[in-house]
Amino acid sequence: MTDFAQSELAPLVGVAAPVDATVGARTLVLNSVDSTNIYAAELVRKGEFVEGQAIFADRQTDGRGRMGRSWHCPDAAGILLSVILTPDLAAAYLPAITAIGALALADAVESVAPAEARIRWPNDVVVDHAKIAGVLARIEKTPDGGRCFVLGVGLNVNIAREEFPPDIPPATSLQVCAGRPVSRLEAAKALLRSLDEWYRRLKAGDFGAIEARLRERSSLLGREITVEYRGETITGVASDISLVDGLTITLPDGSARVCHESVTSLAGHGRT
Ligand code: BT5
Repeated sequence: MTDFAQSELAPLVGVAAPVDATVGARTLVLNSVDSTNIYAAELVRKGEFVEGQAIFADRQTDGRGRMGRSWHCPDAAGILLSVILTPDLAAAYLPAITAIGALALADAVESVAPAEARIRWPNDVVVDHAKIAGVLARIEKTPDGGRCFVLGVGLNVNIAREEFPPDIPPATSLQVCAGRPVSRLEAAKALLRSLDEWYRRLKAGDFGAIEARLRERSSLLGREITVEYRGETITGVASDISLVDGLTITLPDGSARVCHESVTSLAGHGRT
C-alpha cells in the first residue's frame, strides 16, 4: 500500500477542494489498498482523520459490497472512494448517509455522461436498469467513544461491457454511456462537489429535500416488484420510500409491507 500515486487522481490531493468544502477537505489517493472502507475505518479507530476526509484508490484487492459481497473494478478504471463523515446524528441515520451517497453518485453520473441515473433503493445507482455505482455506508467508533460514518462508493468509469464479471447482474459504466473514455479526475471532482452539497443539506437537517430527491430518482416507485425480505417473497407495487421506514410495498389486497432494510430484488427492476 502506497499513500501517494502516479494516479490520474493525484491532482485531487491538496488542491481540488474549494476552500469552503467539507467533503474532500483532506484527500488521499492510494495506489492499491485492500478496501478504502477498511482503510478509512482504521483512520477512524486511530483518530487520524478530519471531517470530510476522502480516500481514493486506483485498485482494491478486497473491495467490499453489502452482506459479504465483493466489488469488482479493473485497475484505475473506476472511482473507489470512502469519505469519513461526522455529522451530529444517531446511528439510526445510516440510511440517510447511504442516500446522500447514492444521490451524489447519480448527480455525478449525469454531469459527465449523457445518461439518466436512477436509484434502486437502497444503494444502487442504475442507468437503464444496469448498475453503474454502489454505496456501502458503515458506522465506526472513534478512540474517544464517539461515532463516525464511513461512506464508501464505487463508480464504474472506464470499464468496457466485456470487462465485467459474467456472473454479476447487468452492469454499465460512464464509458459505456458516453461511448468514449471519460476522465476519472473530472468524474471524481463532480462526485466530491455533489457529495459536499448533499452533506451540507444533511447537516442542516434538510431530510425533506433528501427524501424528495430520493423519490424522484427512484427506479422502483410505481412499479410492480418482487423482492425477498427476511426470508419472505413479497410481490406488490413499490409505493413509497422514506429515510425512516425504508421501502413500502403495497400488496394486491391493498395492505402495505414495509421493508426497513435491504431487500434482494427478484423481479421488476433488475436483480441486485
Ligand atoms: C454495493 O454492494 O453495491 C456496494 C459497493 C461499494 C463499493 C465501494 S468501492 C469503495 C468502498 N470500499 C469498499 O470496499 N467498498 C466501497 P452490493 O449492493 O452488495 O452489490 C454488490 C454486488 O454488485 C456484487 O455481488 C456483484 O453482483 C455486483 N457488482 C460487483 N462489482 C460491480 C461493478 N463494478 N458494477 C456493477 N455491479 C457490480
